[in-house]
Amino acid sequence: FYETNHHSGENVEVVQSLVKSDMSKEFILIIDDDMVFIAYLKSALEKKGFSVIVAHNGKRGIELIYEVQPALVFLDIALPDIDGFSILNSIKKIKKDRTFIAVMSSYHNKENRIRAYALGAMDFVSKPIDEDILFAYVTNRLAYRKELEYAIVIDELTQVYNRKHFEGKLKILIERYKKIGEMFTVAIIDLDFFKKVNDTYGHLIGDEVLKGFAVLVKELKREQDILCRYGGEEFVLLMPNTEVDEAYLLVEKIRQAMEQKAFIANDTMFHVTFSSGLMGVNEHYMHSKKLLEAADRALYAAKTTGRNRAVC
Ligand code: GH3
Ligand code: MG
Ligand code: MG
Ligand code: MG
Repeated sequence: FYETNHHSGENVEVVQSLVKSDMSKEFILIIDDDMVFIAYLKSALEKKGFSVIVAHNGKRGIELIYEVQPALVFLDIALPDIDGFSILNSIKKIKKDRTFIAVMSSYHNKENRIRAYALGAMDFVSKPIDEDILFAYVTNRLAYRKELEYAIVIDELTQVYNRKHFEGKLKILIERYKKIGEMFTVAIIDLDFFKKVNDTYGHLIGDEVLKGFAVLVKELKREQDILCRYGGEEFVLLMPNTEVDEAYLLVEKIRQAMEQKAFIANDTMFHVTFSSGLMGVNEHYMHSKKLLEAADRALYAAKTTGRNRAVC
């Protein structure tokens, strides 16, 4: 576990490396100045295997919300510096994260409850809280958050990552390239004559083809590759740590498998192919837009030179 000290800004790196070392870990942040209550809450949560971090004042609390992006925050109202309501207010203004904030206070009067909810608190928990109720509560909220996180990044039809997730991942990969020179390749994959599939067999069958394509790629791609639905019948495959040549071989393998794959509508068997444009990151192409435009140009070349092919 990690306990913050009172000076803001300190131990930031410790927290960040802690978070990075275990990205799957979900943190619960306690922002409170009551040492006895903190000790109780912290040990109750840690006993159940949750990871807890603590801020003893509001300023540090806000910092940790941004640095650690905790899954759940227990926020006290009466704090030595900024009160809990002001914290809610400032979080609300810059709300881009999906942190669940529960106000936890012994001042559980009607006015405070209304104010907390109005400022975006997810719950108002009155102090003191029973350990078993706390456990049930945290389990419930973390499960709900997981569902939400999933829904936000996954495309419902194909169950691959969506465009929003792709854009975030691409940015991270570009940053890594700039920082440590780690190579990656992006492939835009567009199904060929897909309009015709819909026109011939209907939209539901078209949907089945999209799903079937996603399953096929998931089977053939490597663990680290990230498949996203970019929109419609267009997908992108992000291949971290991969030079263009190697990426090409993988896309080619997928292309051949797709070409072979039989789809069935009523009693008719049919095949669907795709075209792909690949681009590897390099010093002249290290912005999302430029990189995608280059991949798109390669895709266009694949389309105009006969489809069912990959072009670098
Ligand atoms: P090209 O080989 O040049 O890519 O031709 P195309 O027909 O695949 O391309 P076009 O952009 O003309 O048509 C794409 C079609 O994809 C049109 C659209 O109705 C269909 N489409 C987009 N999203 C979905 C979807 O979620 N389900 C189904 N069934 N069809 C979709
Ligand atoms: Mg207090
Ligand atoms: Mg198409
Ligand atoms: Mg298209």
